[in-house]
Amino acid sequence: MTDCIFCKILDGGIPADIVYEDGHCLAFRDINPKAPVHLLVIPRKHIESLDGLGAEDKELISHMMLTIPRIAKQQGLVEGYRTIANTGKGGGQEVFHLHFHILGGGELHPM
Ligand code: IU
Repeated sequence: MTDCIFCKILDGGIPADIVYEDGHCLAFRDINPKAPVHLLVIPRKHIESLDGLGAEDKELISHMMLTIPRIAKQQGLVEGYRTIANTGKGGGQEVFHLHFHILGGGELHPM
């Protein structure tokens, strides 16, 4: 039994507001949104963070990068959006299952 909360969302053990899914990844609304639209895109495969990616994940990560813009457009983020992947404790990562934040739907401050 996994302790990973995002694996539990993938298994259906914990409910989430899912907006997109396919064979490789799932996107759902962040429970504590930091923007009018705040989604998380996660791989079905449990990988802790960007640091956990291996050469065997090339296809998966490339699929996720190509899918993020499609999800953003589906969610109406036609003016643009921000994509963030926090990596490790020093990077502000709190959930150790790789995820990309998609934030948009309002004015975001330049970084
Ligand atoms: P971080 O990149 O690991 O810091 O972000 C984790 C995000 O997961 C954070 O924005 C939380 O609000 C979000 N989240 C969630 O959507 N549902 C949950 O059950 C849990 C965290 I725990």
